[in-house]
Amino acid sequence: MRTLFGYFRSSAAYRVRIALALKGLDYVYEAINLKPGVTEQRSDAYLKLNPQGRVPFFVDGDVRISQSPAIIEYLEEAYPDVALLPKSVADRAYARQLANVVACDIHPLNNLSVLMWLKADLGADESAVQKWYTHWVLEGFKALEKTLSHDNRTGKFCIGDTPGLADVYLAPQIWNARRFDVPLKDFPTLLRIDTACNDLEAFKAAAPENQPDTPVN
Ligand SMILES: N[C@@H](CCC(=O)N[C@@H](CS)C(=O)NCC(=O)O)C(=O)O
Repeated sequence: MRTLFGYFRSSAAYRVRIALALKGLDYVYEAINLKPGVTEQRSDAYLKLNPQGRVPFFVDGDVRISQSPAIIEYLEEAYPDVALLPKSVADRAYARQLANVVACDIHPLNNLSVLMWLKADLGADESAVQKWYTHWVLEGFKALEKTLSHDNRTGKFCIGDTPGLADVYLAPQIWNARRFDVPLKDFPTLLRIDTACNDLEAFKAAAPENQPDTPVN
């Protein structure tokens, strides 16, 4: 049995939901409420499972994994029938390069605990936090836009006409950027790819607005 511990608007959990959906793998969804004031990620029961106190966390039989990139690479190796990575070694590296702009350079600076720490420990106000968030998204998106708009591997999706690893990372980051009102007009290639992704059932099923823990209003 497969279980994904996630939160509807965690973009790291969103990535894993997309990967699972693209591969057609079913799973039980266990919601961990990250909302400030609730913070189920810090409950004893959850910390026993994942000492880092973050989502996503994935269970597949005896296999237990945290960190969305590790989970997604596991899925790719354990369930290769629908591949997220391209065939050639060079293209696989390129897919990871695109994904890591989000996974390593945008998301770690902008996740919930970083934003909370800026406020609570460094005394940043809402507008400073907004400025911080926007800055790091724009930096990463500028690089992705430049790369994708010039690379001849770019197709309907980040690489060719089949959704893959880079799209799994890009679409949740765009969703998150919209949530924080980051201006996206300078990223036409990213927006075009995002639209193509969101037309697919797998991306729709994984979207934050369609999860069991999505608030009703
Ligand atoms: N690098 C980790 C990041 C996971 C992460 O930061 N998750 C956030 C939600 S997107 C979280 O659980 N935050 C809870 C907290 O910081 O207390 C991954 O990709 O899985």
